[in-house]
Parts: sequence; structure tokens; C-alpha cells
Amino acid sequence: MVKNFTEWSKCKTQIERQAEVKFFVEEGEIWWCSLGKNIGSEQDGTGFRYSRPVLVLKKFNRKICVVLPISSQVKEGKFYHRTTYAGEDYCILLSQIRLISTKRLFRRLRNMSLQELLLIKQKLIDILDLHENRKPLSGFSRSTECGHLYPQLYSNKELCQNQYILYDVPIMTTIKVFGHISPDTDATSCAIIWAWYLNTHTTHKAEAYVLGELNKETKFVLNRWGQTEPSLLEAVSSDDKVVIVDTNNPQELLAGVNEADILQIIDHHKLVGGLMTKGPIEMTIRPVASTATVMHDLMGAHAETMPEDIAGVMLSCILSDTLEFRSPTTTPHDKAIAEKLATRLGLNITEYANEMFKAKSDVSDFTDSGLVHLDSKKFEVGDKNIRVSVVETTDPASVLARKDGIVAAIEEEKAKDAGIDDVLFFIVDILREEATVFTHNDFLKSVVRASFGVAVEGDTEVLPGIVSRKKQIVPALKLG
Ligand SMILES: [Mn+2]
Repeated sequence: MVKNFTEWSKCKTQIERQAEVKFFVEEGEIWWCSLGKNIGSEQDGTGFRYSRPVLVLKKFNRKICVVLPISSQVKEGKFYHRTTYAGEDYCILLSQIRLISTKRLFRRLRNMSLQELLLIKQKLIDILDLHENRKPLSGFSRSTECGHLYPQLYSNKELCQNQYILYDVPIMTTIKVFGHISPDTDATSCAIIWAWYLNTHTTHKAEAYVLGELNKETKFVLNRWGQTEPSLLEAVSSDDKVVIVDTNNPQELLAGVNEADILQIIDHHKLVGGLMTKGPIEMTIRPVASTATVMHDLMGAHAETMPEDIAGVMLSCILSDTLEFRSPTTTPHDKAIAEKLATRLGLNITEYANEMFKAKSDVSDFTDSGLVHLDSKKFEVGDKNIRVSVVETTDPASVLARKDGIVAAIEEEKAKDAGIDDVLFFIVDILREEATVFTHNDFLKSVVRASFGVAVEGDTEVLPGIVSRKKQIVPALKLG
């Protein structure tokens, strides 16, 4: 059918002759608009005004704005956004995006919700390929087309494309990313990894921090991969925007953490509650062995863009938290990611892990009290608060030799901190895969007896096969 533009030409001339509009047009409003009779597949208007409803997407000034035509013919696919109004379905034609003079608008119909408008904008980012420097805080899929939230959980398949992201609003404040107190390799490196990710693949600015002195393994890892040690964060305030990694426990964070604006939590520990957020946040906790594994998943295809130094610290996190796959927390997914990273980096996993563990095992710099706090978490067991301290080492004899000093430090800690009834101190022998626990008083003896089903006689007890606080020690704990 040959189009006849004569009538539209007359209409167009009239519209042009109108004075500039006196009314205000706002983004998110739906208006009747004289779109006209256009060329080829460009969307036409109908009726004597050659009109159809449009959504005002962006207003540049009083005279011009960008609109999306709306049709009552509902179509599926990425070029269409389906919406419902007064029980009727409509279709917003994303690919028909166009700039118009506000002279074409003649009657306001209604407003679109802000949430739906943001959703439409995100879809446009997708179809216009503006994606590269506009990525969400986390890269995981919310795809409705995929049908489920985590289509590739624990597999190595690529994530499906983001369909819409409501939360990538650029924030001028630099986001502070940090893990738990008594920082270990996973907590520290994950802060570095996620700050890199936010800086590289989102519109956000971020910086990694730590909440305490680094252990030797972590120092070794950062040094090995040319990373500077993150600054020590001593307080947070309501001015801070933060992302918390490798914990969701307020007891393992700074006292004022709930004052801060928590934007995201990425973790692999049980949910303990107590953190409060100012709004809905991104929170991802997965039952894998290290937070770095969760991050690898969240990055999706972007994981391929990690430079070697970031890939290196990521591998270190997995090897550290799994004790080179010895810990029962290890999943095949952790192992697959670690192996993939090691291949990419040309590293022999066992050789590299041994270097890490050797660094970790040199605890000569730590005071006895420092050893008790090196990797220590508080747990409620019955009506008692027990601190569970773990020293992972390939040289248990060097720690055992300091038993008297460590016991004295524990007694001092108990006298000082009324919130602690006792301290269970475990020396985990990484290579022999066993733990030695201190049982120097009757309370500790009874706890170890009840929890691990062993007859405890002396001041220490060897527990074969026990390497994981999270999977083996804490779940077993009970009072005698
Ligand atoms: Mn961890």
C-alpha cells in the first residue's frame, strides 16, 4: 500500500504553527501525541490527528522530549514492554524511541509508576547496547525469560543476560567494601575483588577496607599479587555507603555498622540477623566454601575480564577457605572455579597452596593473645557464650609449644570480657587434617566430651578429621 502524506502534511503544518506549549511535560507521563504518518516501519499515528499515546521517557527542555510510542497490539520480545492499565494490556514500543517537539503532545492521559519507568529505562539500556559501563551492583540474573533466579547455581555455565536492574543509580559517594573483624584472606581479598568489580563494571566508585590487622597468609597473598593492603576502617557513620562481604554478623563488624547505608551483602555464612538496612538491598548468601566463589558467580561473564592480580587473589580465597579442598565446606563448584583460575594463571595449585599455608603457619609475630584472636568467633551454646578460636597451620608443634602462654591469654580474656564464658582453642593441622583442642579446665573438657563424643583426659585432645569450624565444630557444640 502506497502511503499518502498529503493529509498528514496539512496536519503537520498546523502543529508547527502552534505557539510553543504553555503546559509542563514530565517524564513518566503518558500523552496523546501526533506522531504523524511516517516512513517505512516507523510508527504512525492514527485518526485525524495522526495520534497515539506515548510515554515521555526523557524531557530535555520545555520544547523537546524523547518518547516511546504505545500500542494496544500486544507483542512479545525484547523490543516490547508489556503494561496493563484499567484492565487492558498495552505494549510500549521500545525500538520506536524518538525525539519529538512537545507541540505534538495534546492531552495528558496518566502517569506511569516510577518503578515501571526505571524498568523500561533498563530495558532500553539493553536493547540500545548502552550496557558496558552501566552494570548492576551484582551481575546476577533477574531474568524472567530464564524463569528462575539462579539458572546456573553451582554449575559453570554463563549467567543469562540481565533483563532489568533497578538499582544501578550512580552514587557519588565512594562505597566502602569490607569483610569481618579478624580479617582473613577471604574477607580481605573479597573486599579488594568487589571494589575492583564495582569500579570496573558499574557506575559506582568503591574502595576496599579491612577491620583489623592482617594475618601472614593474607599479607603473603596480597604481596604475591601486587595488591596494597586495604586501609584500616575504624568507624562507619550515616554518611557511609557500604558493601559487606564474608559475614552478615553485626558482632563481627564495627559497632556503628547499622548507621551506615548498607547497599549489599555477599557472604557464605549462616544468616544470623541483626543487620539493618535503609532500604531493600542486594544480599547474596550461598552455601559454597568461600565468598570469592559467590563473587565469581555474581560477575557472570565479567569474571573473564579480571586481570591476573584479581584472579590471583580470588584463587587464594578459595584455597584458603577450603584448605586446598580439604575442608568439608568445599563444593565441586569451588573446586572447578579454583582450577579454572589456576589454569589461567599457570599455577600449580598444590605448590601455591603450600606457599600460602607456610606463610600462615609462621605465627611467631603474634602474641599469645594475638593467636587467640587471630581467627576467632563468638557463639552461643546453650546459656553460655563460647569463643571458638582456630589457628590453621602446617606446623602445629610450634603453636602447641606455646600452650601455657595461650591458656594464660585465654584466662585473661575471660577475666576482661564478661560476655565470654570460655574459649575453645583449636589448632588445625592442615596437612594431617586433624585438630587439637585445648581442654585445660573441666568446663572445656565437658564441652569437648559432649560435642565430639571423645573421652577427654589431658589438657589437649586430638580430633581426627576435624578442620572446619563452620561445618564440623560449631554444629557439634553442646554443653556437657
Ligand atoms: Mn570466607
